Amino acid sequence: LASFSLQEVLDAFKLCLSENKEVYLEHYVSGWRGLVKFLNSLGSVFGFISKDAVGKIKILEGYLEGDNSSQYATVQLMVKYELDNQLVDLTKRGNHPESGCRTLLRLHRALRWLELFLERLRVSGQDEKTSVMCADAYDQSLSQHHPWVVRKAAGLAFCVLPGREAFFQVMNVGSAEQVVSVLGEAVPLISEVYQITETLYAEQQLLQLP
Ligand code: 1PW
Repeated sequence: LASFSLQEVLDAFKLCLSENKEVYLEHYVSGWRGLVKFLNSLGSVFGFISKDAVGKIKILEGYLEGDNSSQYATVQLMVKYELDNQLVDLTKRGNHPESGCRTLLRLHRALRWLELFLERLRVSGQDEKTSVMCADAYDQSLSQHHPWVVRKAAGLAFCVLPGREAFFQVMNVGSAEQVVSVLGEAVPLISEVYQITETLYAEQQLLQLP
């Protein structure tokens, strides 16, 4: 099993934004690959969570390696290309169930969860429970896009999250102080990438893609 370091995720999200604040798909996907490593190192119960993310990462990797890869260099280009060429199911599922736009939207919603969770972790006290922080972050974000059965399964998975100290160790960046410091760098980066994508999707009315 590949080992994880939070630093790797941070580095990928650092590379995500171009000078004029476009989001490079390659680095976005590589940030997600790092997060999946992290989920897998938390134990097998997170398999069901990471499995869906892995599937979506694979779809996007397919576009990055495909014939039209230059159209997928950034999220902005991808959105324009897929919309201009009617490659997105806009109101109901149809011929394009795996469009880049709808696939990225799922990861984008999950990224908000991650942002909220990491921020909670960053400011948490020693005795706070990761399961509660994770569930709160989920309830405030991703859960509203999930059916009951997924919410239930996610809730069960959170219960077996390692405690704060063990969790910090899994992040593999050093002492608790170092974790907090890396989180202090990572959260604003993730937040900016999230906000730019959110604004773009809102402008194009893509936030409810089926
Ligand atoms: C401990 C920190 C965790 C942060 C990583 C978050 C990973 C998020 C994956 C949640 C997946 C739950 C199960 C899958 C549900 C899918 O139905 C759903 N996918 C997502 C990513 O929300 C919607 O995708 P779909 O069914 O419309 O293709």
